[in-house]
Amino acid sequence: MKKLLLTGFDPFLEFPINPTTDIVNELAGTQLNEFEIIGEVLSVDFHKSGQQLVELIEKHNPDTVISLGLAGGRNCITPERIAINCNDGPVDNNGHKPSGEKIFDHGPDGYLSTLPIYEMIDKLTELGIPAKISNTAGTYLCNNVMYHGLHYLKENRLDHRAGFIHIPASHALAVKKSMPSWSHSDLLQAIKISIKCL
Ligand code: PCA
Repeated sequence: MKKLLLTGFDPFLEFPINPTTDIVNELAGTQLNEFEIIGEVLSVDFHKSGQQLVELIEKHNPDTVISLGLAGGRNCITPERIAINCNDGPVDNNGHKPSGEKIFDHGPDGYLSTLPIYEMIDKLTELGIPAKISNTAGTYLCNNVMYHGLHYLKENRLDHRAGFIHIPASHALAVKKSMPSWSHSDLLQAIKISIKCL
């Protein structure tokens, strides 16, 4: 059976709940299509999160890596197209606030997702689930983790597919902090459908 490493993140900044945590915990240990799902939740820390992802890839040797992050304020599922070589604020969960530094001094400016992002959008929208490709994962931890994963795979000449999907807030989060939101079951369904496109 193939392995899928699925990661989420801890809560951060003004978001007391991160809906990616529940999705990852619910899917961890389950099987979907030909994939056994390994679920892990990453810190929101510029000094740690990227290395956590790399260590998980080394430990599990997954065929595919999908990282999930909350994009508070977005109203649909957004597979990311590209990660850029830049760390910028706001402050992380350990008080660190970068100002435009490179993630890797000699790394390329960007890495494109190797997930089937067009197939994901087509399938999700065909099933009536709002989704579109995002052309920016920002410069915070989601971008950082996506860049770390793709950089590691490239440097080690590994052809595993990897990339990132940002999701909107859950209702549980939106009742604490008003913003566009989806039910947990719709978010979960969207991620299962995205995985089925692999
Ligand atoms: N979203 C943040 C980091 C953690 C998360 O879930 C981001 O978009 O960078």
